[in-house]
Amino acid sequence: MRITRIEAVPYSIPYRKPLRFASGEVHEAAHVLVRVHTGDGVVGVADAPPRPFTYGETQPSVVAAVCTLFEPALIGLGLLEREKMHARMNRTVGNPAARAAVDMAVWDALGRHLGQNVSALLGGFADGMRVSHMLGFDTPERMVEEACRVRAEHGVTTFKVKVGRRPFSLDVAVCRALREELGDGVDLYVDGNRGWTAEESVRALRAMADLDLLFAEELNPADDVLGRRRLVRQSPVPVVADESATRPGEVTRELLGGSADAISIKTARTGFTGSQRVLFECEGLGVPVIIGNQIDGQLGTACSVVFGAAYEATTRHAGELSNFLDMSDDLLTDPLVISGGRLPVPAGPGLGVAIDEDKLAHYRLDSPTGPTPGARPADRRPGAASPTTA
Ligand code: MUC
Ligand code: MG
Repeated sequence: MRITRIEAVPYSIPYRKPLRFASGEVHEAAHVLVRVHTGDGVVGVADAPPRPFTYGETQPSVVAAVCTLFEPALIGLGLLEREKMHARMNRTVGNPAARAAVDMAVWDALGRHLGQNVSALLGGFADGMRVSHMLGFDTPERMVEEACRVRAEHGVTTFKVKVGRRPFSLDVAVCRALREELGDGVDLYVDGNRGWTAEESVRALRAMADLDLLFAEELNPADDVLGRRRLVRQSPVPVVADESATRPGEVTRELLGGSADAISIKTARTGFTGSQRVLFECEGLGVPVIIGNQIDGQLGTACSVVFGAAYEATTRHAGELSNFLDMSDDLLTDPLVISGGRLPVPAGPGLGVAIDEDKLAHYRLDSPTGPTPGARPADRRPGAASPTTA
């Protein structure tokens, strides 16, 4: 049960359709697969999706953090020594996706070693979650068409609408069109990725007051300290902190400072161990949580549902678990299936998923014949999509 090696494999899979939002756009899943090897041959996996414009991490920086900082610090530790692992990893500031992937790969290895599903080890509350689908920027017609298609094909009835464009009437028109077309049988909430000022946010929420929104996420920058508090006071719906509350300390600051009413938990940035801390803090304070999506592929989504299904508080709202639907391919041997608006926890030990090694060989960027980490698939596959900018 001791860690002998930690691998970081950069890979890239193009999107069929890019996801666009106020802080960037994603054309390819340029992620890093992290594998934790143990002395008895058990291997745990997890995914690290770098988001340069949100957290500063890039594909090469994730590979470097895993291989030069975390691997040497963790070699020799047993899988149950997770507090020691975190004490050592916490010496390094930042690098949330790299750190989270190491943590989740350790949990996967532990579950495999024990022959238990990680969702059961974490809490075992439910066997799956309701799914919320994220709608990226487009025209009202196309966003309505996508929502109708995802509802018809997968039974999804909760939609997170990306907002934060100028003028804000663009996004108000989208939300109004969605409500008119989809009726009262769906839940809608909005996410601005810090695109508006506090004043624009207040005006936009007023213009949407009749649309029965569930939440408003990260409409303006966290550094607008007093503006955020004004927004929370004036918002008719709970204000969710996402990229402004990425670790327990920031969650405390946002909540106690009156700058947020609810918290987005993303396993891609706080892993399972850090997500537990955020969740228990929110539970203790009576604050709602949403399982968010860091534009995850299927492996990352498996981690989200493994964690989200494990607790009562995380299953109260639909989790953002459908982003992988827009990818052209993925890495799992058994693809995740959203049906009837739900995603089940993959069954089996660990995360309950396995990597298709042929697909990984095809999409990895560090093969002897391929480009160096951080190179883009467009560099080696003519016609592939353009680079990630989120
Ligand atoms: C979200 O909830 O903001 C967009 C950027 C990112 O890091 O996550 C996504 C979704
Ligand atoms: Mg968000």
